[in-house]
Amino acid sequence: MPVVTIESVGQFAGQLVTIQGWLYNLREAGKLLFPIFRDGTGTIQGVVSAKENSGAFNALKGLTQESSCIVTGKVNPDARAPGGFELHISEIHVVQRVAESDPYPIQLKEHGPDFLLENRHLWMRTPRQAAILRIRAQAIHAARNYLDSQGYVLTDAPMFTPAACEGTTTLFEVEYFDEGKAYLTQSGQLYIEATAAALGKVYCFGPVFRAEKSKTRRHLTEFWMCEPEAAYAELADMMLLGENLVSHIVQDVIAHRPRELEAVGRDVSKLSAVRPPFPRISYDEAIAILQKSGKDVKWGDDFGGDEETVLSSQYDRPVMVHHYPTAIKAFYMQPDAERPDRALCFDMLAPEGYGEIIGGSQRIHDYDLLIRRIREHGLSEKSFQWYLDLRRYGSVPHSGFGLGIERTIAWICGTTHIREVIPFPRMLYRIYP
Ligand code: NSS
Repeated sequence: MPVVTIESVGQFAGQLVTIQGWLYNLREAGKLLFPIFRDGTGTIQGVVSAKENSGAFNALKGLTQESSCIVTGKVNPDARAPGGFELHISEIHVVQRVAESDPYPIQLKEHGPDFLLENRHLWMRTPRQAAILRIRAQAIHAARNYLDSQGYVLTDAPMFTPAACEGTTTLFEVEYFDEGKAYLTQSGQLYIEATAAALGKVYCFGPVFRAEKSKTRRHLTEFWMCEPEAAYAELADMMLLGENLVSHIVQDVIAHRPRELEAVGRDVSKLSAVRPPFPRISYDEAIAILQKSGKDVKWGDDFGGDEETVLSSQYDRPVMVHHYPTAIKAFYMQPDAERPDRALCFDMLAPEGYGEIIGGSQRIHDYDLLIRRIREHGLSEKSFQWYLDLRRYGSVPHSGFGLGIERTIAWICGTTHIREVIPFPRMLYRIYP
């Protein structure tokens, strides 16, 4: 008997197949049992009758939710069945029976978010959660593929670092042997500036860490970032790359994960509009839009979630806001030559209130200006010697950005909180499981 996945049973209509999975639900109707099995690729309803197959009937009767089992049966097309097929069961082998006295904790009813997060290791079995994780995998695959196809070389950055990249307030400290304090990286950027000078176009893709004290639906303390960086690239080049990368990811997920998008209840028509070009507005224009909409903001203020939502709700695709004030941005950003109070930087804001998914900029390539900035920001010059070397030996204008993976996937899936789109979320008040 071929062992098949539930996702592929359609190719075996009329044939006997074996499925390796778990019992998701069981409906008993007298002498008929209607189990639903899941195997991680989908769910399928089965049917077994006491009269036709008493062995399988007795094995299945009273079987507890999430008991693991191997089931053999004939794949019958059935228009009424979800998925279009029903499994006419001939044989069932129970691999592990969940004890009646200790039932599976997650029942097929609504549970509170705290309970589900406490049971994340089990919660991920529910079809919606499994669909989100498949969409995540597809989006990551698409991001890598796109950058590879554009000649970007994967050069991963270290997780232990001696210095901050994105401000000193969100650093996680660790004791590093005799070297003293080290920090978990907030971004691989500084390191891929070095690999960009070595290889031209590069990216890193990995987890980053921020001791964010914020308890919002957009913040994790450990999240994944995809960071391209290119030598001789300017701000406009990175805005172009950003819109092409994000469009590619969204369209690739639509093309390859339609069933999963349906399982999470996503309105795909909204995502279909996500194609280049994306609107671009300057920070100055953004301030004017916000003031017109009644927000109490003035030039020089940073934007919070509320402001981002007002700005992004004007468009059906992500919007790129560029030239923020230098004073509210990171130490490494190149000031605009004509107006040094503005930085050559951009943020990409996702539609539907999902907030900032990309932060990027052109980097300071002048040695004197960079060392001045490092001092102004009170950063350790010693830890940045290697970074300054990049401005001593063949410095060139260069630019890059960071795409927040979880925020991007939360938007693609339409989840209210980003904690649902990473297998094991790490947040201010959660490190278990
Ligand atoms: O701080 S960023 O805006 N930019 C950087 O870290 C640059 N060093 C990247 C670069 O130029 N190579 O973060 C980038 C993105 C941001 O737009 C969000 O989408 C995401 O990272 N981000 C987060 N996601 C989840 N949780 C938290 N706490 C978080 N912080 C940023």
